[in-house]
Amino acid sequence: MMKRAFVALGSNLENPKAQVEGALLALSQLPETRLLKQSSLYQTAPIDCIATAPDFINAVAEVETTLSPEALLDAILNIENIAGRERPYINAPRVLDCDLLLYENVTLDTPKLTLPHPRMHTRGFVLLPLFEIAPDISIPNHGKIAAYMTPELLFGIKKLPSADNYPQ
Ligand code: PH2
Ligand code: MG
Ligand code: MG
Repeated sequence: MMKRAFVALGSNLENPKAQVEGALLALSQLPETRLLKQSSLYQTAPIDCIATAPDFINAVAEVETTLSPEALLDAILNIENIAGRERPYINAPRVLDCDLLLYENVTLDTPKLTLPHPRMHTRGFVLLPLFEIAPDISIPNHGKIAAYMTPELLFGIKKLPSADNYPQ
């Protein structure tokens, strides 16, 4: 059975736009998985990062997959590793971060994976691209995404002009 999942992508090192575009391509090539939708690319101010952290490019993708949540997580972490992800300290600048946001309406809290992603409803750089491709989505334990789209959260987020975005 195909399951629907949402993945957040972010980069603020080594040509972030190319990193996120490469991650979207890699997602589209995962086994047992189809890329259904991709948001526009957004340039976003860093949140909870060191003061000198560069801006991010962020996007959200919707996939359908027969992979389990854990297998999908492994697959997207593998995409990070292939991009050269290193983890010198928490929220360090990164070539690529791939976060599993939602998997159907699954709620899960294990050492490996928490669903829904525990901070997704507090982060404009996740909510705005997610809202673009899934405006009616509900976040398990939280409810409709629209309720979280406050102006304060959306501050510092710019959609890249369409010429800089892949054709949808
Ligand atoms: N990711 C973080 C911490 N802060 N800020 C922005 N703008 N974009 C991100 O993707 C991001 C962040 C931890 O993963
Ligand atoms: Mg993250
Ligand atoms: Mg991550």
